[in-house]
Amino acid sequence: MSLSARQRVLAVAGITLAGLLAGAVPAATAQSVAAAPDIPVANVKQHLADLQSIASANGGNGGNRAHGRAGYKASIDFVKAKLDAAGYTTRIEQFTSSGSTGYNLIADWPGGDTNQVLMAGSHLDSVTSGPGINDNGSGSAAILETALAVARTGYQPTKHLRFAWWGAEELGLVGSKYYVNNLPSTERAKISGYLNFDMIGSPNPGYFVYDDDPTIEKNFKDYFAGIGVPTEIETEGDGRSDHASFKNVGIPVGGLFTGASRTKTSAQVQKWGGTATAFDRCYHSSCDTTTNINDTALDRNSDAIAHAIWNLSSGTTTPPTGTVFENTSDVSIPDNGAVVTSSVNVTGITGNAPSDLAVGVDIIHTWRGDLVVDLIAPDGTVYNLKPYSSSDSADNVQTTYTVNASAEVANGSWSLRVQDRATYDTGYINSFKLTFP
Ligand code: DTR
Ligand code: CA
Ligand code: ZN
Ligand code: ZN
Repeated sequence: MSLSARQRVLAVAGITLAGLLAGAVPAATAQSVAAAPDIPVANVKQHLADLQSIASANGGNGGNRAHGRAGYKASIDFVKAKLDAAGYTTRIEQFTSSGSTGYNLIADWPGGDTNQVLMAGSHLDSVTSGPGINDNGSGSAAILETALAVARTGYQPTKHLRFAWWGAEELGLVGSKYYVNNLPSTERAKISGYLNFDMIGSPNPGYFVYDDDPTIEKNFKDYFAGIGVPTEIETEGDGRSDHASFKNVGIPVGGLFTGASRTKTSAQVQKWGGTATAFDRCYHSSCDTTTNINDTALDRNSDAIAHAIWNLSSGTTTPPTGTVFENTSDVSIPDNGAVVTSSVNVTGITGNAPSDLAVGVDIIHTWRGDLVVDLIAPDGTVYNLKPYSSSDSADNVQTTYTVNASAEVANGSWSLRVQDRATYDTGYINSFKLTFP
């Protein structure tokens, strides 16, 4: 605890006063060192559902999103539209492969030092035999949601951020090779690192980290260590995905992988759970649909991507503009006990809350897996922000959640509700903040 017992008593006593008085304050303008936001896995899964719909509408037999087919171009257009709406500078590169036109989508986040470019990429094409939701809708959707989180949080990194969705990877890394080969050497020299994400939601997942650039590798391994998930070095990855195009010209690379058709060993089952069968039994098959995803793996890898991008771009955060309602009174959380709340009284906001309500949570608590954290709307509607987890041994919940609260009237008393559901580890609510655009 950061407060003396006496101070805490006063602070707790003050919560009613502070909670009632917590009103609008001008959006903070101070720069603060960035901490990666939680990437809502529900949002990533929505992108996968949209890619599934695109495949189902193109190509018959469950459809596909393969190079040269309508489903691929529709996938590119889908991703581009979301990035354009979020304020990215996007461009589409065309190339020809096997007699068909291919497309790369490049999206630059305005700002940052353009002499230091951090890139993250995923191939967006599937094989012709299926919709390619794990291979590689998973990587594509995760970096899309991360890019949208950059925009949502007003992240202003020191380095320049560039995201890419590659065409024709399944034909031999064609799109990423085209990009690198057509990039002037002066531009290549500006790329400080390329992060690759190809199959990160396998249904029987392993947690593999590319063993290429040591700094990038360490970022990923530290993240997984922080959430208590063991990792292994990706051994079969060399040459097997788009990072090879960058590695071949000397650009530092890294990435994550949850496994393809190889079989999980019994030792890996001990480590990660699952079964001693293929990591992804639907690899390159028609059953690579939205049912072919492990949500936990997708969530963990999406958050690991954000962690690495924020850390490797070493930026600052400009808090979102808008009206902020904050309660900074400490609220002690009883060990394995009753729920506690911290509230803010929202006034002066017209109409309903937004579909991307920023909910800032700062809870100091060892073994955060003990905690269930909910947002309670003025009418009592409960929005779960964080479920109980017996395995999340990391400390503290310090992140900004994005909640679709558009069904709620904005004005009224909103509460952050927290309950510690396991004995021993303890902590307190440090602050609770709502930001309305
Ligand atoms: N070649 C990728 C899948 C793949 C197989 N092994 C690895 C290792 C690392 C990254 C990706 C892969 C594909 O089929 O798209
Ligand atoms: Ca997450
Ligand atoms: Zn593939
Ligand atoms: Zn792939």
